[in-house]
Amino acid sequence: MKGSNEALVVIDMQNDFMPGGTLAVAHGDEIIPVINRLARGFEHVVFAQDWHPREHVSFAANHAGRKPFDGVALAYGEQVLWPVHCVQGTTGAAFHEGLDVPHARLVLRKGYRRDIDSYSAFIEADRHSTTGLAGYLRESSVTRVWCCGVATDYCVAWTALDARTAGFEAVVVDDACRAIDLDGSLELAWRDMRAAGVVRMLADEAVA
Ligand code: VGL
Ligand code: ZN
Repeated sequence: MKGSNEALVVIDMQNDFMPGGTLAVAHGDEIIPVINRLARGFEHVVFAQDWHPREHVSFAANHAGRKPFDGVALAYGEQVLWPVHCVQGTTGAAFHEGLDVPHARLVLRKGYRRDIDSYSAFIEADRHSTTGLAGYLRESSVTRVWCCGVATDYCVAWTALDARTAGFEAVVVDDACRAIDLDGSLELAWRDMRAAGVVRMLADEAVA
């Protein structure tokens, strides 16, 4: 059992990212049993939840003439435009009903500011606004952050990278993740994560 210095962060396991959802990650539902089993090996589990207002800046529908997966330059930098997803209070934003992690301690919402996206569960896309997660984990004596969920190349990668920047050890449990993989984004994400000292592990290695 992973004790008080370890936290498992389960990222964005919400209906809109699952098959049939508006921003479906291929095979995203296959990792549900893997995550359920993994989470039983952790005393401390946190859920991240993508949680956007309907007018959110990351939605292509809110930019005249733009389509989903186009890039656009925003005040804080380049932003991929997404289909409308994870709108606050909708069924699409709810966690998949197959998740079975009753002992999870915190649900950390992100992406709720209209003008800023947030892939990372630590710091939003302006690279400035924080969610409070680093402080919460430090106060909880956590030193190592284990990441799983979707999407490997966006929210999981940014969360793992920011965990390293905030001074935590970081592990990505790769078979408990699925990727969007847009224009080589998965390979790029792993290059960045390796360079930052993020460890790649499989669920069987993580919890025996
Ligand atoms: C995500 C794109 C937009 C993710 C969230 O969970 O990886 N990707 N919002
Ligand atoms: Zn989002």
